[in-house]
Amino acid sequence: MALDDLGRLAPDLHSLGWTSDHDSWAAGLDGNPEILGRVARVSRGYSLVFTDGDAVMAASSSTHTRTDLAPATGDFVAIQDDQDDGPYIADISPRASALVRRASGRVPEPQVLAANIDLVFVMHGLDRPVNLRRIERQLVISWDSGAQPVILLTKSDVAEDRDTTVASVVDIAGDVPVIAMSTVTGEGVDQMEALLTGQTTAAMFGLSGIGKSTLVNLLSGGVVQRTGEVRAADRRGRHTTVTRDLIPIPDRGLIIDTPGIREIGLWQSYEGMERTFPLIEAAAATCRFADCYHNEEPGCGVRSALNDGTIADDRVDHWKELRAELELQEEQLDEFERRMESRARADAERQRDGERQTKRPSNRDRRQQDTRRKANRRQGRGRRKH
Ligand SMILES: Nc1nc2c(ncn2[C@@H]2O[C@H](COP(=O)(O)OP(=O)(O)OP(=O)(O)O)[C@@H](O)[C@H]2O)c(=O)[nH]1
Ligand SMILES: [Mg+2]
Ligand SMILES: [Zn+2]
Repeated sequence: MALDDLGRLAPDLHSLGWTSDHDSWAAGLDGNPEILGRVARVSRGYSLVFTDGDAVMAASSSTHTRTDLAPATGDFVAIQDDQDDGPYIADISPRASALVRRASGRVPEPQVLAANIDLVFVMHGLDRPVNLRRIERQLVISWDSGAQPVILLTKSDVAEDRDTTVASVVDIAGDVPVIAMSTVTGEGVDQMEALLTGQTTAAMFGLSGIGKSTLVNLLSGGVVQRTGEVRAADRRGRHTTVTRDLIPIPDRGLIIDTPGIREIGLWQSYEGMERTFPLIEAAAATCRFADCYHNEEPGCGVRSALNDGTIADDRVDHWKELRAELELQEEQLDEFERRMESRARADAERQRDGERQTKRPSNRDRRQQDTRRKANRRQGRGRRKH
């Protein structure tokens, strides 16, 4: 089957990033998976899956799929063919990495932007003022994904004050590479391309209109993604890309092009905060009080690092803001789980023949439950967040 308008053939499993680990996973599945592949795009109820040299639309339904996960672009999957309903995703391989943000809305829920990635391109357009706080947020999420972040500063051909801007980004980037590039002049393209080798999968992560899809087209050597103008007045993009698409780049691995993202809510960060703010985290670890607010408390490591000039004010302010956001989310999650549990309890009680249980849980019971819940959630860390 031709994969795109260029008439190129669909890649084989190996070129899709399939490894011997996935073979072992597939060998251990119940039943005999009929088709193996990688999710290239998720639509409502269906996913486009690249298979060995072909592509198939497979249903992803909660009744059929033998996992709690919903498929995300980049997932490795096993497909079964149902006599009546056609192909469906029966199993999803555990994710080696995943780029996850907090879904918008009040209920604390994760949203997977891309799965099984090696690199995250944290992208920002030099045609507008740089927002360092935004880049920090992106870095936290990228580090937490388990993949390596790389900062791409696009549209260097139209940058104002380019050197100052690039230097300010390098300043907060730590060890993360920063590449200034342009699809117009070609600056930085080789450097970026050199990061994509063989089976590498990279996810693009940035605002609308910064040239993500234009870059994909340049690397593909043809038009595979639609691109759109930005509004002249405020440089805003028009959300041209609306799905998260896995795109094979011949001989260079795969790129996941994503719709521009404005809101970047953190989702349960563990490593990400430490990797993004190493000096601040190290200073905070020396505070006399474990629950130090880093304001006027005696023996505060953060204040003393600020006084030394080892860390910067604006970064500390943002770090505090992100820490507070994560803490609030923990509380919301606790509250949410408590509510779910009490609802489940109420349902169970109602089912018992009219006989209502009157004993309410004591505060001690509740505290024990909280501790257990937190311990469970921490165990989720090692597994990578889905
Ligand atoms: N000057 C300049 N313009 C560029 C460059 N790269 C892309 N553009 C233009 O920027 C506009 C937006 O490009 P897209 O590739 O559609 O941006 P996107 O990030 O994919 O946007 P969404 O799909 O909406 O998230 C188009 O008009 C491109 O021609 C560049 O390096 N320099
Ligand atoms: Mg796009
Ligand atoms: Zn402190």
